[in-house]
Amino acid sequence: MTLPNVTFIVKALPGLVLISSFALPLPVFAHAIMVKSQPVGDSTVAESPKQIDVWFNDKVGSEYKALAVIDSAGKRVDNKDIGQETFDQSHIYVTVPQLTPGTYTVRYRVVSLDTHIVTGKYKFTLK
Ligand SMILES: [Cu+2]
Repeated sequence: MTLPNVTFIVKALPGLVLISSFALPLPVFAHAIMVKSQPVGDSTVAESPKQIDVWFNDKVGSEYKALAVIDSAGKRVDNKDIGQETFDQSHIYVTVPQLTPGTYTVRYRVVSLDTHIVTGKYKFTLK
């Protein structure tokens, strides 16, 4: 091995160690995290959405998934027809009837690949 290559490896070593120390605690299957939604969390929309979509950073279990849309009075308003996209199992959705103006809370519960249950919620407003 020539000297410049050795120098490069030595310089790169701290970075490699850093990457390794971050990588080690990660399980093979990670905890799912919500990464995107439609409507977007905390957004205000002008038209009633037909469907609420939530995406996670990894696919989630097909069983025990839940997605609910709750109005400001605490009443559940979605059609209770939760679905999961076949070719992108990180994506779950539920349809909603025509919504009246107001603020809605979307609640989700899914099982990650690491078997942990992940719950969360966000709001959107229909003006
Ligand atoms: Cu986890």
